[in-house]
Order: sequence, then C-alpha cells, then structure tokens
Amino acid sequence: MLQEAFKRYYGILVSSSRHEPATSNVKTTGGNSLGYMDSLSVNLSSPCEGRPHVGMTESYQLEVSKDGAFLSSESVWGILRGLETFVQTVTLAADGSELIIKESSTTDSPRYPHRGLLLDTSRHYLPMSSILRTLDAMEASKMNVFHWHIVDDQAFPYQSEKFPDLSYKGAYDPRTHVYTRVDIENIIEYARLRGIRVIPEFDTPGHTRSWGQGREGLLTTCYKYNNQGEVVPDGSYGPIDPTKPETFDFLEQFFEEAILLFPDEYIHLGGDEVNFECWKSNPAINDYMNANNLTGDYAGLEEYYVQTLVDKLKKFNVSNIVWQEVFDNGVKIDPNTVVQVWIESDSKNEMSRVTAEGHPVLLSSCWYLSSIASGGDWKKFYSCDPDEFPGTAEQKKLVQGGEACMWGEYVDWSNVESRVWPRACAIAEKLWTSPEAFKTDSKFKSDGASSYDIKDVEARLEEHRCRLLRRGIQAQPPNEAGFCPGEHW
Ligand code: CP6
Repeated sequence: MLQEAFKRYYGILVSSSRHEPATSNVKTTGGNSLGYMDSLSVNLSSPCEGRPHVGMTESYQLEVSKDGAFLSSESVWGILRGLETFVQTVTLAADGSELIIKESSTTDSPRYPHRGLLLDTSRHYLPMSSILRTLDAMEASKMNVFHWHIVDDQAFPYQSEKFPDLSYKGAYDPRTHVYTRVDIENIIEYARLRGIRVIPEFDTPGHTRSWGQGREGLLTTCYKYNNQGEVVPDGSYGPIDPTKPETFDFLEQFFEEAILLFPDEYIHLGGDEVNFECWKSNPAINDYMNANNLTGDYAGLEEYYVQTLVDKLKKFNVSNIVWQEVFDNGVKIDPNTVVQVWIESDSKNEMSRVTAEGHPVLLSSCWYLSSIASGGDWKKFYSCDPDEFPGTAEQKKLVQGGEACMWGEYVDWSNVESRVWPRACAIAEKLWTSPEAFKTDSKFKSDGASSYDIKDVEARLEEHRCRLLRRGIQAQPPNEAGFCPGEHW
C-alpha cells in the first residue's frame, strides 16, 4: 500500500506541483536555507492494517527542518494523510526551476472519523472513470468514506450474480450501464489504497421501483376504484411488500451477496421517504395488518419491515447505517446503528434526539451538493457545524462526522466532477479540522467555536481548487472571480 502511495505522490510532486511542464530537474531545495533535500523519511510505528475501517487512526506528524523531512504515524492511514500534506506544502519556485519546501512542524489528526461523500449512480449512471477520479479528489481532500447510493427508483445498475434479472431488466442498459463484480472490486481496491471505505446503500423498502422490473411480486401492487366502484390494480407499484414471506427470503440472499462483496463493516439500509399511499390502497396489505394488530398503522408496517430485515441480516455480522426516518418511526434498532440526518428542517433537534438515545449520528442535511445556489455556496456549507446542536458532551461524542451528498438528478459523467469539486472541499475541511486548530492561527479571534477567518478559508479553497485542476480534476471556480497560476492545462 505504501509503495503504491510513494509512487502516486512522487508523480504528483514532480508533475502537479508545477505550473509549467515538468522537466527532469526535480529537486527539493531550501527556500529557508534548508539545503538540498532528496528524500522524505517515513516511519510507520505499528503494523500495517489491510483495510480502512471505522475509527482507524489517521493522525501523523510531519517535521521539515535542516535535518531533513520526517513523516511518522502509528498507522498506514496516517502516512497516507501525511503524504498528502507533504506534497501540498511543496511549492514551485517563482522562476519555475525548482521545488521548495519550508521549515515546518505539523501534528495533525481528524476532528471526525467519518468524512463522506455520497454519489448516486441510479438517476444517472456514472462510468468507472467518474468514480475513480472522485476517489482521487477525495484523497486530496482527506475524505475517507465513499457512500455509494448505487440503486434507486430509476435504475438498477448493480449486477447481482444470484439475481441477474435485477440489472438485466432494471439497468438503463444491461451491457454498458451496470457495475459488475469486477468493477466493484476495482473500485473497492482503488479506494482502499487511498484509505477510503466504500459503503454501499441498498435503499429499501421505498425508492425501489427499479427492483420490480427484475423481480416480480417484490413490490406492492397499488389499487384504485374503477368505474363500477370495484377495487382493481392501477398498474403502478409501491414499496417492497413486507407481507409476503418470500420477500424476506429474497432480501436475505440478496444482501448476503452484497455483504460478502463489500468488505466494510457497515452497510447502508436506506429506509427514507416511504410512501404509504400504495400500501393503503392494497387490500391484501390491509388484511395482513388487521391480522397482526397493525390496523391503519403504516409507520408500524414500515417498522415491521425494517425490523425483520435487520434481524435477518444479523447473522452476517454487519453494522447498519439508516436514514433518519427509521429512527423517527420508532424501529428498535441496535444501539450501534448509525443514523444519518438529512431532513433540513429541525435537523439540530433531530441530532439531539438521535444522540440522546445513544446512537452514533451523521450529518448531511446542510450539505446537499445537488442544490445549487448562485455565488459561493461553499460558505453556507462551511458555516454548518455537526457539533452545533443542543446536547451534552456525551451526546457530542456520538457525532461520527457527516457526508456531502451528490444526488444524481441532473448530474452524470459530463458534469459530476465540476458539481462536486471544489464545493465538497469546504465540507471536507469542516470535517477534518477542529475549531481549536484555528487558535494557533495568527488571525484567530477568540469568539467561540466558529472562530475562523472566512478570508483564509477562501484563500485555501482557491489554492486547493487549482491543485485539483493540476491533478486532472475538473473543479469549477469557487468564487465570483479569480485564476489559477499557470492555467490552463
Ligand atoms: N433520493 C433518495 C433522494 C433524496 C433522498 N433519498 C433526497 C431528498 C431530498 C433532497 C435531496 C435528496 N433524491 N433515495 C433523501 C435521503 Cl433535498
């Protein structure tokens, strides 16, 4: 893993630190009388871990002085983050002849363990190249979780081996617009090498229209009254039908395959926005509810669905993330189930309620990359702080971080890169940097937790956007005016 990282970052150092075409004359010399330097000493003090995981150590120390450049960490993940910082601190001399690094002493660690980005590959398919470049940009911004909202109502690009009809019938094109096992393994490996976890989301029981095409009988048949006043199917389908035992046999087999393919300890079970109208219209669903003391209680039926699914998945030893409605509807979820808050209204109180019940929580409600405001909307993203909600220190400890969400309506391979970057970088910094870090800043003003200088943030974001461009990421301009030195590439 480290050999790959050294190669990767060496390439970035020699090609992307430069604003002009690279020459073979690469050297790291002292702007501040550091003298000629040709190496970075790396000290990994604990055994290498194979996979990124929740709560992995990412802290590192970087010392650059006359004695040399030294990077140390307890974990391979810390070395990766430190390499990123190292190449970011190397700059090109004004005359373009050499690379310069200044004296520095850095002790760095993330504020939150979960710094995610959601990509939706259902509304529009994203080719492998879009996903891999996203992972490159995430590494450059020290993000560590790729939340893959892989399927939804509109299309089913996940190619299941046990149930090939799902993508055969449910993908936009079963030959070209699918993710095969090999594609998925390649994405997971590419992410692993960058210290990024891949968490798949198979959102049920709502948002599942595309599942119905390859799996007859899975979805609820919706009914209407015809002209004669009879109740008849209206030709449309609703959420997964929880009243049929074969539903759960199928789901158990389906999830078993997915859990074996995706190695992360967590799987996202969705559970958001379940529309009750179709369940209400269906006579068999209502008969089932009457027979099970659930008459009229559709949230109760949803609870039954999620509960049964979670119980079936217990034997696979996987932990769950769910959207907030699962918690709101009173499903008895395990204490370690992570709840993701996405509804903008009342989100601070929701953070309080979820953590008061002892659940780990993720914030997304203020971080929709899909809603575009004109102007520098990164400032709005940056002003949102996951710890700012009414609660005790114990409750704050349950905040795992958050995720920037790139929902797929209106984005595909042609614009996803510029839509996400560099706006997601504002969120990435928010999730990495502790408010205390700004206290060492010369411009620090001691007026509470949100004491950062927005002008400094702006300058960092401008610089980082230029860095992404040099690495081949089509990041859009973050502000109303500006330029990148040496552009365009
Ligand atoms: N798709 C799914 C979506 C959204 C959600 N789930 C969504 C809803 C409202 C906004 C943004 C996204 N497009 N499956 C909610 C988690 Cl503002």
